[in-house]
Amino acid sequence: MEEIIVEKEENVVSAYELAKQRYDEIGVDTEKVMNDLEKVKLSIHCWQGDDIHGFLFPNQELTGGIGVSGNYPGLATTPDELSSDLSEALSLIPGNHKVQLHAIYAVTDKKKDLDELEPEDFKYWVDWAKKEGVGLDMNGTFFSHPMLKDGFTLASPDKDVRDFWIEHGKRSRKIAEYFGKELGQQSVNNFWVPDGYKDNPVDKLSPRLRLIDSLDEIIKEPMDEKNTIEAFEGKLFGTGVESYTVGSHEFYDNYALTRNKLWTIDAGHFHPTEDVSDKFSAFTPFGKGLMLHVSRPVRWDSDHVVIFDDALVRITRSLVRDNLLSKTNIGLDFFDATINRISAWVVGARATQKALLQSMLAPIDDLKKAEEQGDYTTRLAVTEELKSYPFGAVWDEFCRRNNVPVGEDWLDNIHTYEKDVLFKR
Ligand code: RNT
Ligand code: ZN
Repeated sequence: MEEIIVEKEENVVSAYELAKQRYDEIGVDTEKVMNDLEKVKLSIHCWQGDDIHGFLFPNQELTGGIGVSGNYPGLATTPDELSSDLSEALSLIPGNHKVQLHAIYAVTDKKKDLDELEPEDFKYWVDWAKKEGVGLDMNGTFFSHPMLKDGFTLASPDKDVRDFWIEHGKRSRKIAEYFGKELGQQSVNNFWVPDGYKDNPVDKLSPRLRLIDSLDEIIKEPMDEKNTIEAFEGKLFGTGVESYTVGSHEFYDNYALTRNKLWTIDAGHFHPTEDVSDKFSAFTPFGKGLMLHVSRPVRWDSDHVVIFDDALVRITRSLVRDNLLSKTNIGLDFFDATINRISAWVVGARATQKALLQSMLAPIDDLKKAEEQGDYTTRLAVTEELKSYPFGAVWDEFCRRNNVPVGEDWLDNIHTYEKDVLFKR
């Protein structure tokens, strides 16, 4: 057994040496690329681990137009289970990352509603994050709650409803600020509200004006961006709100721009023929930056596990080629309960890193030059050839150097963890 492992490691190293030479021939420095990749943090969403139940109201039905299907065994139902599953996933993903929480993941003995949460209700997660060496991002939870009335929260015509959610939004900011202070890195606080109408509205303006007022109230108190910044996530439609979404893309694009905040682009929230990667360079010359929810829509906003597909590579290529990594927070957002939930995290995160790596392994300046000179033949020919360059060998070496399993070896860890932990729950 030991011999096989040593031989495999030698194979990984020698395949890498050959790949390094191939890339060197076209002026691509694989060592530099691996260094660059190591610096890219993903923001891994905690809710893949428990099908978005959370700990505050675990028996509450999931509302707001999102849904999880499947009932694979081993669901995490306690903070210790979820954090241990996350730690297991992180041990199989190369590099150092962040984790996105939602307000419903507060850990408190007291009965607390969403408008009563305080930073100390997240101390559990801060302690865990310190131990794990990860950052924390935040999301207020504007769904799965009885105060989501007739499909509305912050844009509700009912002032009591709006006030409840405004208070929740303010509290989510305090929590994100606490994450930033405690962990010494900015915590992105993402806002997504499901507000909208199933059928054609008469008045499309008033709900949007109410949403602006509510959001302005939430962000009124200045906070140091070193600790936290807000991001706003729009959507084309949701189940139950097919005709009209208050927080549409144009709405949040303009809101983020005028308030100097981040705009969140979820890959599943657009018309299927739209290419989200086209939007990054249209926003960033004006706006502060982006948050992404990398997801895989299958025919609709289905939130399938992210895989290494064309849509993902188009996203990472745009970020890399247009030099947008420093302005972009790459979050994941998918939920699948038909497979091992930890493996879902690992597959999605590793696919995103692989796509980043393949995008980085390219003679980008030369290609830009060819394009500028009108040499579209070279552009097409080289970008096509690049697709079969040995980036997989560089990926394996990247994993080896980061002390995570190479190739599908990580599945062994998952199977052991299933046997020892998940299937005993
Ligand atoms: C819903 C949004 C939102 C949620 C999470 C759970 O369509 O994508 O980001 O998926 O907040
Ligand atoms: Zn999302």
